[in-house]
Amino acid sequence: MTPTITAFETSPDRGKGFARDMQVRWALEEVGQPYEVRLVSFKAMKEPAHLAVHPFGQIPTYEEGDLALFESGAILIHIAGQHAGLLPDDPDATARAIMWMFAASDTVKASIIEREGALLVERDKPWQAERMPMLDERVRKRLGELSNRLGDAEWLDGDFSIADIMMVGLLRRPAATPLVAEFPNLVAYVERGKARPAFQRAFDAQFAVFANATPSP
Ligand code: GTB
Repeated sequence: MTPTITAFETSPDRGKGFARDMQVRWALEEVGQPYEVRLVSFKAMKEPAHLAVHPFGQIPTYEEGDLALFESGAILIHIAGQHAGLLPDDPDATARAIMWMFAASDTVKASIIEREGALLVERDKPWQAERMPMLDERVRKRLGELSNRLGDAEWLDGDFSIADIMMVGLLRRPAATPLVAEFPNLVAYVERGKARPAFQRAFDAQFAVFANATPSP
């Protein structure tokens, strides 16, 4: 059955692939699973039809027959369970890949989201300039720890997995990139992810939404 995912009808990033449908598209492209996309406006996201699938009124969602999922990480785990190539066969290695998914969506992400919030929401506040060095340092600390662990490895833990989809997606965020740039192995890691043909296909598909957009009134 062809799954249907949701994505922004008009993404604020103008097609740069920072919204989370990008991770879902990337995973589906990795395994060659065709999918349909239902585009939702910011208004429609908060209406009952979408809230029935996503209680927090966000994208992405994933629907396949009677199954309706939200949370990009959970969607990736579901896709990996259906197709070979996104999680290792060995149960211990799978547990480690899922551990890295939590690292990407929790431990590493927290400081990046805080920096992002300060950049976007506190732009006009008098305290922003004073706060930024502290927030930069928190991100730098986490990225330094990640960089130390990654070392010269190609991927986070053995073969490429959905953990890398989550981590590369996080490190691509504009609030992370100036600090990621301080760690050459993290820069190379992100570039390796972006060089995968499946990433390119996913990127092109979401960019086409922006390029062809005719927003709802
Ligand atoms: N934990 C959830 C997941 O992983 O699925 C997070 C989902 C989420 O944050 N969804 C965002 C959303 O729907 C889009 S991805 N926001 C609308 C709302 O809450 O009303 C976050 C995002 C949005 C936009 C950009 N951008 O334009 O640069 C980047 C990232």
